[in-house]
Amino acid sequence: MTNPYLDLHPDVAEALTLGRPVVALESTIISHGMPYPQNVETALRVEEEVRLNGAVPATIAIIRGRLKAGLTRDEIEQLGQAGGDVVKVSRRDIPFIAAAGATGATTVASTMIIAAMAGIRVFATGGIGGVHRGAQQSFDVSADLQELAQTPVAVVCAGAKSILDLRLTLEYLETHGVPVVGYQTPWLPEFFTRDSEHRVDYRLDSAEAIARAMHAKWAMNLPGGMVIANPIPEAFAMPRAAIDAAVETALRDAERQGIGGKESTPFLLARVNELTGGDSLAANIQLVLNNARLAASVATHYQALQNPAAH
Ligand code: PSU
Ligand code: MN
Repeated sequence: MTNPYLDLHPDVAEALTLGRPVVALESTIISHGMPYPQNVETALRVEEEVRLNGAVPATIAIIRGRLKAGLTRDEIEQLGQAGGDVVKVSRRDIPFIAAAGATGATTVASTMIIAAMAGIRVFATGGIGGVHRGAQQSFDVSADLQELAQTPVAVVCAGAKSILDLRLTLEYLETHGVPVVGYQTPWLPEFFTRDSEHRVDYRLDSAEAIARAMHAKWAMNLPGGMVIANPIPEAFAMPRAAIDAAVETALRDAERQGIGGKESTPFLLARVNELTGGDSLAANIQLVLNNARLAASVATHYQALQNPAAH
């Protein structure tokens, strides 16, 4: 693999060479998804959780023009401290940030792109972007969904926040051939809650079954990734009414302030965090750790299928 813009962390490079499991992690969740210093603490804990579950973490970002798969502690600290001042990088932004030698935090879409460049097939995060409520008027559809349609990475998440229209998000994914798997559930989790009124396409009950489906898809060269929806652990799930009220208020505030484009999601995330206070942040942290565990296990099983002789 020769990509003049890509730098692999030595641990990531070694794991990939040896055929060991690697889990990609995004950085917009650090800069724009959580407040400092919890964002940095969480990013480091999530990396540790991946290691404890037998895989190597590769947190992805663009640092001074270099596409990085695997960050140092200092780089994570910098992104966390800079917060909203760091550029949020999605697919369209990558070449410009690289060409300018600038630093940017990667969304689900751009993390998938850089993971795929590095040869990483599994990625853990909190929530994916999707079709926003009111998209019939605003046309606000996250580039994450198009990325899932074309880039071969499985994204383990806790579903999507209700700042989005979940029904339209599922319709969009169906149209673009992106499967949505529920881990041990027939329901699409709604981030802070374990279920929603929407069904997933496939319920699979083990990391091994998920890895087999990934292997089948890519061994037959079907393009694109998949969504692995992993419900928040019961003990950390939140009352739906509190979340719904906060989301409604956040959406109204965004409309009143004329927030749009790439600012929309970070604004809504920050507003929901503010309105629900420490409880939602604690839940958010726990669901990301839970996704890191499942992703490490999926990556381990997927790796075993790539190289059956070694197992
Ligand atoms: N949803 C969350 N937390 C997040 C994001 C979404 O619950 O941190 C971030 C992810 O990085 C995701 C991005 O890829 O927001 C989507 O932004 P947009 O809607 O502008 O595509
Ligand atoms: Mn958008």
